[in-house]
Amino acid sequence: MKIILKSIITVLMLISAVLPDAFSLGKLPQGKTINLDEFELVWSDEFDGDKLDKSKWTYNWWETERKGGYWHEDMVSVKDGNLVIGAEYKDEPLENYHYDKWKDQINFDEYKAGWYTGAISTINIYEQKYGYFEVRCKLPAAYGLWSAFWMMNGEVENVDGSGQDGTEVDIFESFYYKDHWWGNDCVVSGIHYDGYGEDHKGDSIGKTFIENDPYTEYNTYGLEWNENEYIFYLNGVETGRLSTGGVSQNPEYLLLTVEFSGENGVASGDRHGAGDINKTSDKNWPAEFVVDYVRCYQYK
Ligand SMILES: [Ca+2]
Ligand SMILES: [Ca+2]
Repeated sequence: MKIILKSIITVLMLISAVLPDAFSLGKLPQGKTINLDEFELVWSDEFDGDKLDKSKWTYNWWETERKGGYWHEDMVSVKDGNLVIGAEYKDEPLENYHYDKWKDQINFDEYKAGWYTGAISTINIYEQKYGYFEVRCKLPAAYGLWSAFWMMNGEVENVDGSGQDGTEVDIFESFYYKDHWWGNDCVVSGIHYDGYGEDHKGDSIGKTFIENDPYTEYNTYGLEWNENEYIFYLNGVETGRLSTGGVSQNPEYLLLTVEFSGENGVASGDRHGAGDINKTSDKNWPAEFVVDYVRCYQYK
């Protein structure tokens, strides 16, 4: 039955290629295949230990409340060769502490009952300019969830009409687990620069459809970055290219995050189509973002 459904979806996708984006099912990867012989591995985490390697990552890097929930380091674990970022509702708030990266200190802001998940980054620990960056993972399956593998630089907010000083590069973002059948099993990739206010600029390659169920099977999401363009990959095959605004010429750090739809720690409604978390059935909780590895390569 699943094979029949996938076949039907594939046919619909071919039709959808000529329809407006709102009805798009997402395009299949089509383009070059990454050739790792052109690269050398320069940084990686296989998540083989029993806790997060603090020489490579930091927790909760900017805030406690994040969109419709809370980021808390207790939601992040390493087990069975994977990083696991859990996501679930907690009636009892978790312990009140978090690392404030702006002040470089531990804060004790109040946590409340609500939706809890986590985020890690390599900020102030590892940055890289150009190369190939890949994550192998299974996405958290629930309405209202937004998982992502992305890159940032301290100059992203610098408004100069260019992305060359620093660009948010979203290697993948998942927010299509919802009851809209045309969006399920898709991710998006894109860029943002010149801050997030009125000068914000960005571009996207749009939706990519994933043939292997992204919620139960591992897939790889990659980014090749050189001085001319960003090339996005799914399972080693190109999904699209961007160079709008000029690509970042500065080193960038990595992030793995999960967020809930909503604002100020209160889950509500929808966010860019992520779905209403209140519609999530019990069977999906706790949801987990399961990451087998992150690998960074540099051009030989
Ligand atoms: Ca800029
Ligand atoms: Ca692993």
